Amino acid sequence: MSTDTTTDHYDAIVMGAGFGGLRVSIELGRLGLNYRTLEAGSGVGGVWFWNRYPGARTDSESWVYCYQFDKDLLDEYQWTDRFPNQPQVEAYLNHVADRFDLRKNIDFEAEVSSAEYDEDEGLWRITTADGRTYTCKYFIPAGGPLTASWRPSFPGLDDYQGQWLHTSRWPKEGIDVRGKRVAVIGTGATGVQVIPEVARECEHLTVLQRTPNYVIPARNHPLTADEQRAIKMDYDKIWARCREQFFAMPIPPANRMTSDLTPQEQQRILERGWETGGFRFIFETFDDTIAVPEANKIVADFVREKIRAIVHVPETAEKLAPKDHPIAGKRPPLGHYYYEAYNRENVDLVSVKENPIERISEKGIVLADGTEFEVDVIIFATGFDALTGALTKIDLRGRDGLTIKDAWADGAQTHIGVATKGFPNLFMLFGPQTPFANFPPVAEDISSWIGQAIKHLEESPDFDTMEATQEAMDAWNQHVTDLVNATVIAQGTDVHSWMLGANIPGKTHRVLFHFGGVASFYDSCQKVIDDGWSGFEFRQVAPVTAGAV
Ligand code: N01
Repeated sequence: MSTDTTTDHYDAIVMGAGFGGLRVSIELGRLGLNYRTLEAGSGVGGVWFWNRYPGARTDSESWVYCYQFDKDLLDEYQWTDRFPNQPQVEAYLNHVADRFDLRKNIDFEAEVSSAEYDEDEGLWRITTADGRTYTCKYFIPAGGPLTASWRPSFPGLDDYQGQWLHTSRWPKEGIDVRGKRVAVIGTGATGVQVIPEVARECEHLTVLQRTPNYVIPARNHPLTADEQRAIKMDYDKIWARCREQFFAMPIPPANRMTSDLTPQEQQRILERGWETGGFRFIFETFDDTIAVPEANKIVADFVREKIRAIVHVPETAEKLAPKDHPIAGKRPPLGHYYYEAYNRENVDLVSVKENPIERISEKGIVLADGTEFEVDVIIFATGFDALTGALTKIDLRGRDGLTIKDAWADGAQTHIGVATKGFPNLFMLFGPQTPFANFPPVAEDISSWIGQAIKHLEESPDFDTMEATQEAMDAWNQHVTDLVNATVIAQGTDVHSWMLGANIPGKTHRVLFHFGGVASFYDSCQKVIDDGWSGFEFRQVAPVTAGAV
């Protein structure tokens, strides 16, 4: 517990020093604001600090999983892999923190436990878990979309005699699974990455799968010097393409629909896409996969056949082949020899869909029919309380003591994903209903938007707070709902998609992402500014000056 009883006042406080937090901190510095960044970890990185499990790697290509705001940074930084692993991304963010001298404004091991708006003073009062207190005029939670780990509360875990851990809180020193019997619960993007790595090391691995995914081969490879040079020379075009592509990836449209092609042509294109790997398999093949069910089925059938071809035991292949949702109905993971892992002698796949996990025993995992798997280590790859969890896990109170949990009891509502009614001068980076996309480029645009909003407030003598209106939030909610309904993604509701909040029992389902493409999102954000900050209410409260209070 800190013994410091003074409260430091800042113009702005940023919560989180990951991709979003560092970028918005740079924006605040550019505005000349007195700001502080509070980071729960002992280093920068956000999800890339915590998610140290073996196999952790980006699913975006390295050359666009980075910042674009500084040309020199782009020129000097050398990515070595197509898909960088966790240490490489963490190293990049450390490089950024040093290069832009951001550490001087970061308090590490400062986990925000509460944030309360003081309406009389017009400021936010922030407290950390170890008792440090701060006040600020602008509060910018930048916890990221996938920060709050989620684990099903199986009874009996306290009595379990083995070791258990969640992938998103992997110890820095790692764990030794050699000679051990291990169970992995969960086969989302994380499970898919950790399973082949653990399989190689442990004595025996049991994978407990509830919903199989369409896992696309990543085809990671080291970048050659020629590739690195070409990327740097092409950067302007690459970023321009990211602004146009639906998910902020530098992938041009396929310019063809499945319906224009013969089955032979479709298969040839899919084979090529499969060899290219990554999300290019989805976006470089056809333009109708995500929107047209018939097109989706062609691609899904192709993946199911690939699974049957790779996995030697037909019964295992059938368990792995998804049949209850369309491809992209849930976020498809990229695999690094994922299906091949099931050909190992030491790996067993257990379906827990019809026969769910009931409890944890002293020795392992017990299913509803009484089957027990005795294991030495249980790895929970069970995901996150996405988007809202980073905020609802803290005691966040806006005007009139309104808690964020109450405000969002019927589902999270925002205006352009950045602001929510009842919480003045709170700007979320990455809040609910922002685009589902390659994160870093979108974080840059939102940071810039937040910077413009704060500048607007700072320059006005007539008001000093802004707050989203209910009408604007209703309209945005309708907009994001209409967008998702035009895709195959809505069908993911009954398969526990975290993109809809459906992975957490009891969480109100509401569309958590804007699925209209980043270009349309950027246009909406710009329109708010062009229309005189439409959808926001401005007020004047007591003036506040920087310095200790
Ligand atoms: O989490 P998930 P994740 N019994 O929610 C299962 C990003 N990410 O951490 O599908 C049994 O997708 C659950 O089963 P089901 C990426 O955006 C990025 O894997 O709900 N199983 C599912 O299999 C990704 O989409 C990278 O039926 C239970 C798993 O746990 C997002 O993070 C790498 C269960 C959870 O999967 C989340 O991925 C990794 C139960 N009671 C992650 N409860 C990059 O490459 C849950 N499950 C950048």
